[in-house]
Amino acid sequence: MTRGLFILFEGCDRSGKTTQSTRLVQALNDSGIKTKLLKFPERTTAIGKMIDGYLTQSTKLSDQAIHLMFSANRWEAMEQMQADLESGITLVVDRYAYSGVAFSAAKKLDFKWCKAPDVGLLAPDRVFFMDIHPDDAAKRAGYGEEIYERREFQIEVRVKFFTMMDKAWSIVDANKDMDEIHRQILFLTKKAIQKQEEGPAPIGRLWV
Ligand code: 2DT
Repeated sequence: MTRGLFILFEGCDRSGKTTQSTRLVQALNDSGIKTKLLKFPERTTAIGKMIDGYLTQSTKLSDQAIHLMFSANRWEAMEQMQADLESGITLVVDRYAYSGVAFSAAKKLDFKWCKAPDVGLLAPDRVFFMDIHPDDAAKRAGYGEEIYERREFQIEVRVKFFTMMDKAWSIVDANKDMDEIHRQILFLTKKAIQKQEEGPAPIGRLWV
């Protein structure tokens, strides 16, 4: 049995990550590929609840403290994620360490410092970057409710994402029709799963 793949969605706020990751999980499960959906921050844990308080602006934390909390929120999920992947389950993840670095670096924290706590986390096999200009994102429903949903800040975040891309990334035009985006992502994901079956590769680690 081959391991599951780690598929990641990244992007700015309101770029359609949640819609597309949910649809991908559904489509993969429908075609017999056992798949789970995960989302970071995972707001249900003790650490996640603190993060939620920060994002909804009911608690204040320093930029450094919240950064480390986002990272800890990933580390607490690592054991289960590794077990799932090894047991053949594909994981579709909505945001991860790249969001961690992009958002904190956009606040002008040192880029290398931002990456350090996430070094050694499981690395995604494929990353879909849902690309939307912050001006278009701002027109979407619900925008502006959380702490980071401000135009200038989102523009900075988008730039930071671009500095972290490598060959595992695909840039998806998030302005396109939702069904078309879904078909494109499903096609690329199935291709990656097939490649893994033909020539299994071990799970990578971040930034080593
Ligand atoms: P959602 O709107 O997707 O729930 O994200 N964020 C996220 C960080 O600043 N650091 C991180 O490590 C992660 C995973 C992005 C909530 C907000 O939290 C930001 C938007």
